[in-house]
Amino acid sequence: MSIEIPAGLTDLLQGYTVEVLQRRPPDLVEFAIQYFTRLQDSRKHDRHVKESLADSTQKGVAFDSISAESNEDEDSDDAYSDVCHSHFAPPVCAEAYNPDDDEDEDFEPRVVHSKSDEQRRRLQDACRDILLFKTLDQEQFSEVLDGMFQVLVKPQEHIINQGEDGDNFYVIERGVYDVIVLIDGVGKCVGKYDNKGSFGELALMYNTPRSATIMATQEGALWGLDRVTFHRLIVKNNAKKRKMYEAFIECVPLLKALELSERMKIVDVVGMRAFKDEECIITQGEKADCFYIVESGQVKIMIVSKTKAGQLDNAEVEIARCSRGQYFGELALVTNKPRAASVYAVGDTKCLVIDIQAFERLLGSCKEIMKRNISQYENQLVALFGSSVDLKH
Ligand code: 1OR
Ligand code: 1OR
Repeated sequence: MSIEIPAGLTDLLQGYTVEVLQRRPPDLVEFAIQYFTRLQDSRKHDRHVKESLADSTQKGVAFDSISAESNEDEDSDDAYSDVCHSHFAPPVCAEAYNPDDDEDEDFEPRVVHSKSDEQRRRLQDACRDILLFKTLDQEQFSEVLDGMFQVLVKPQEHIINQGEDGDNFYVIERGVYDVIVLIDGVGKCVGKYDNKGSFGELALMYNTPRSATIMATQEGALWGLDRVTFHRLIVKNNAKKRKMYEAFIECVPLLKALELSERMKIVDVVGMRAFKDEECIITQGEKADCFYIVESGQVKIMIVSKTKAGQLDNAEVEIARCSRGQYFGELALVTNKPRAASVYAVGDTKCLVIDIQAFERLLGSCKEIMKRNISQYENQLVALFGSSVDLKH
């Protein structure tokens, strides 16, 4: 006798099982009722959104906030209970991504979450250094800002749970967030976001389950961007970015150790920053949060030496230059120490920038090469300054 399994049953039960394993609720039946009720609500909500979208397209109006979000009460408790932006919504369905199939997205109405001037200013500040936004043009960037909505979080709140499907991408306005990854079944904190940065892009870019849990360690504020808008503006732009940077990335000696697919993942998350002649890119002694590869122009590395007595000799000495294809800013990330030198642009210069989390995630296999080069720095140091100079912190 053959038993036919109804379509959708496996996914349904799998979704529930994953939730149970992650949350370990004391009462499975009670949890099941809550889980499936939320699933049903979410379906109703999706239908409602589709109808609203169809409606607004017909009327030709901008689609304003799926939820009943308001500007005035941004700091009130209501923001916590905004069901549309709940982090615990049941999994959304994961469709495979092919940018060429996406023409329909271009015709979807823009999602606009209205904001007060003050909110918009804070949002712009938070987004200024977000690498994923660096290659957007002005209009795309302003669409991203329009599409973002405020999410307030409490201490210990999980914004993202490892293993779940992705709903939103988040930019940090304030707060400290732990990155927790399950290693041999035990959650380990492998990184931290400290009042800046962004997270939640991977599940949306690659249609994969969330690769880590993100937990707020204190009260904080985030800006969310829903999956559809993220796709339309960021993922589509990645296809363009790949075309632009593929050839360059292929000729960076450091990255030769990586597989092609790994190099493409770097392209997806890099940002491009332009610097004017003499502009300071890195300041010696500061905390490090990113890594650079020169795309055009040149940079000079300058160091303020420290004598054995620990006194600073304030004059900066040029110790090296990097040009196209060469990297800098790895030392502090590898050693977990402040920046060992300052770096300035020589003429107009463009650099690819990779943030510390992506560096850890994607450049693991290049670290050995970097470490080998770092030991060469020490030899050069002795040759340059003599053995009586200690430049290590
Ligand atoms: P996501 O959509 O997968 C979790 O949801 C997010 O955590 C992820 O996107 C990244 O934005 C962020 N490995 C994987 N994801 C990370 C990591 C990370 N760090 C931040 N995220 N690693 C930590 C590197 C410091 C590597 C762990 C082995
Ligand atoms: P960072 O993260 O410390 C400054 O930020 C960057 O300058 C550093 O990473 C390196 O990429 C680079 N020789 C060549 N490059 C150096 C050196 C160096 N120090 C820092 N950078 N040194 C040898 C001098 C002859 C000094 C070693 C401490």
